[in-house]
Amino acid sequence: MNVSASRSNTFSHSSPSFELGAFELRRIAMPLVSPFRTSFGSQDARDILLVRVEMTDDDGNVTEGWGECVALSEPSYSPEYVDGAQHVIEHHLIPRLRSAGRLDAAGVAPALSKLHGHPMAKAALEMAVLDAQLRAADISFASFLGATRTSIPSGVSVGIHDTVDDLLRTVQGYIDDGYVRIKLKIEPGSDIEHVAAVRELIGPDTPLQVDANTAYRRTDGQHLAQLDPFDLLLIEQPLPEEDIVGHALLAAEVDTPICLDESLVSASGTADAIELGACEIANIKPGRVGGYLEAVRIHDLCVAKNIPVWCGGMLETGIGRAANAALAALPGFTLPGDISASTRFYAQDIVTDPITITDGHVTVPTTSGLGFDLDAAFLNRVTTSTHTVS
Ligand code: NPQ
Ligand code: MG
Repeated sequence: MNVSASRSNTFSHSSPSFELGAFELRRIAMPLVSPFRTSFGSQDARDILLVRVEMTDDDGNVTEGWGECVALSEPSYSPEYVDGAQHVIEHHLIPRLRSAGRLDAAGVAPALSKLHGHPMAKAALEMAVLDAQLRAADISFASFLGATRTSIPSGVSVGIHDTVDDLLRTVQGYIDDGYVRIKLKIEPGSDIEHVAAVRELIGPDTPLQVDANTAYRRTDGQHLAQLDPFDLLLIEQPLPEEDIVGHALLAAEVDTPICLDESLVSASGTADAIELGACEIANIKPGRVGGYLEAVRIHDLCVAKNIPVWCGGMLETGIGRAANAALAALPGFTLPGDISASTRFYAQDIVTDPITITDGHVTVPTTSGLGFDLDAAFLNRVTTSTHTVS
């Protein structure tokens, strides 16, 4: 499959460049409809950093663009956290971007490459620049990235529940909503029995997978092999993010395919993990890998290596959710992603057209840029601070 043939732009040779204006760093507080528990803790709200940029093109036209930073409030999923992301954006990343002069989205990562780490912070800036650039050119994000579908199957991520009865009630609700794939968060003590009960509830034909968020150890191979009879699509990130060899050992010991999430932070690291046999399936999250452009590179690499990919989620608002839907419409995304309806997590979204599911699918936005409009009144109501960096 020639996956880049349909792309309207190769990322490295885009011609128009822009002058960066002011950046607005806006923090919003979004309560979750129910607490979301994973092996690293339980959350009942999301503290999200949004980035707004104004850019001026060669003809003097000014366009705004928005980015969403997926860092959590604590460094519990990855080393980044939202206060740290805001700090590094203001004091290190934006100054580098400014000294790079005129640029577009393809120029963002190169301008920041001397600064180590902070992929979620970098991704938010690249996303804002990309949104402005595409709005200026009236190109949709989906067509820019090379999407080949107009809708994508929608999966749902289900938090850890204290009791199997509660879990079954929650899962049945999502089945009723139409989700085509269920992902259960697991940890030692809430795994085999929970998966067995859910498989029994949903029957053999509904795709099911699990996510451990690093909760197991290399010695848990025989324990995790007890999941094999339940015909799971994959086991996501069973071991600590640094333990690539451990995942390869586990892949040899367990029949269910091993999928990496936290471990994958770049295209080159993904190539290494695949080479070692540690990554039989890849969860691609644009924020975790430094942006949508690197996410597409990982997609292309996985297609070349015959590794199925799917798009993960970080409890994004409609901004990030719309962008993820566009990415997940690329041809290599052969498994349903964690791109659920906005209402899975939020009673109200900051976009005017929240993400919804119809017959288990999310429609890929086709309007210009990332393809959303903001509900300014609601956005202002949930805003906890704004800071302009000029
Ligand atoms: C994952 N996301 O795939 C992540 C983890 C994650 C949808 O399962 C607040 C609390 C925000 C927990 C963002 C999904 C979170 C969170 C992401 C967990 O590993
Ligand atoms: Mg995960």
